[in-house]
Amino acid sequence: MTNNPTRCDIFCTVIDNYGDAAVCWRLARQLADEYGWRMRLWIDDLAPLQRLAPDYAASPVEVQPWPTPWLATEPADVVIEAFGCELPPIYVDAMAARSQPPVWVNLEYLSAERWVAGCHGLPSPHPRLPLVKHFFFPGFSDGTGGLLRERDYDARCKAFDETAFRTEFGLPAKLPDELTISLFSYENPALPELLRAWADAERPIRLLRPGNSEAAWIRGNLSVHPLPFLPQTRYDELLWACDLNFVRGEESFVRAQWAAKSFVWHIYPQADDAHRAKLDAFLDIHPAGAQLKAFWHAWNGVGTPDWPDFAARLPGLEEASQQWAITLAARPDLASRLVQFCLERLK
Ligand code: TRH
Repeated sequence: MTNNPTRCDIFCTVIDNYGDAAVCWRLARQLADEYGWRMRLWIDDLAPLQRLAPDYAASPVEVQPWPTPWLATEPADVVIEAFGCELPPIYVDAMAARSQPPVWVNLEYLSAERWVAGCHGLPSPHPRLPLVKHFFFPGFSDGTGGLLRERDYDARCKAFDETAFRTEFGLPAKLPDELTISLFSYENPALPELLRAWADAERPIRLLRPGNSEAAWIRGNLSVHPLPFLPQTRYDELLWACDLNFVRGEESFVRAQWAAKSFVWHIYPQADDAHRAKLDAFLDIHPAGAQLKAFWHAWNGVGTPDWPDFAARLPGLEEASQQWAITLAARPDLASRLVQFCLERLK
C-alpha cells in the first residue's frame, strides 16, 4: 500500500424505508471524517438520503446514483456491500482484475443473537473468481463488528441546548412534571390504546412525532405535536430532548441507546416472526430487559401495552439506560473495527 488515502465504495439498495440508507450514510461520513478515507456511496434511490442528509452534496462523501446498466468503474481498495445487495457483475469482474483484490465486506444487519459473534468476519470465497467476501456483523459484544458511534457524539450531546430546540420547533417550555416522548414506529395497532392511556395519565405528556404531518392536538393530559422529518444529525437532538423515545428498525434503535434515555423498540417485522427471537435476544442482554419485556412485547404485537405499569418503572429504566450506554461506549465502535479489519487485509 502507498500512503494514498484508502478508497472505499459502499453499495446500498433502499428497501422502502430509511434504515439501510441511514446506516450507509452514517458509516460513509464517519470513514471520511474520522479516517480520511475517500468515500463513494452508490445508492439506487436518492430520496431517503435527501431527507436524512439534505446537504449530502456538500459533504466529503461522493454520492453516486447506482446506474443501470452499470458503467465501467475502477473498483476501490475496500468494497462494502450493504445488507447483501448484489454488486454489479462487471464491477466484481473488475475487482478480480486488480493486482491486489479489494477487501470485500458484506455489512450485515444488527442483531443481539448469540450466533452473530460466531459468524462475524467469516470469509466466503467467490465460486469463480479469486475474491473473498467477508461477513461483517454489527453487534453488541466484543466478538462482533460493534455499533456505529461518532467520535464527536459526547461533545455534541453536551453542547445540546434543549430550550433552544423546543423554541425552534414551537414547543412550550417544559412543565415541571411533563414527560416528553418521541414516537417513530411502523403502523402499530397498539397505538390508539396507548394514546388513550396517555390522555388519562397522571402527568402531562407531550408527544413529538417526527415526519408526521397531522395537526397538533390535545386530549386530557396528552398534547401531540407533529415535527418535520429531521436530518439525521438533528434526530439525535430530538432523542436528547425527550424522556422516553419510541424507535424502530435498526438505526434509530441504536441512536436511542446512545441517547441514554428510556426507549421502546418497534422491531422491523419479518416473515415467520423471525424478529421475535431478535427482540428477545436484545432483551436478554439489556440490563433492564426483564423490566422492559411485557411492554415491548405488547408494542410488538404480543399483548396490550400497560402504560401505568410501564410508567411506574421509568425512573429505574432511565438509570439502566445510562449504565447501558456507558457499557456500550466503552467498546470499540463499528467504524474503528471495520478500519482495522480492512487495513489488516490490505497490508
Ligand atoms: O427506516 P427504518 O424502518 O429502517 C429499517 C431497518 O433498518 C431495518 O433493519 C431494515 O431491514 C429495513 O429498514 C429495510 O428504521 P431505522 O433503521 O430506525 O432508520 C431510520 C433512520 O431515520 C434513522 O437513522 C433515524 C432517521 N430519522 C431521521 O434522521 N429523522 C427523523 O425525523 C426520523 C423520524 C428518523
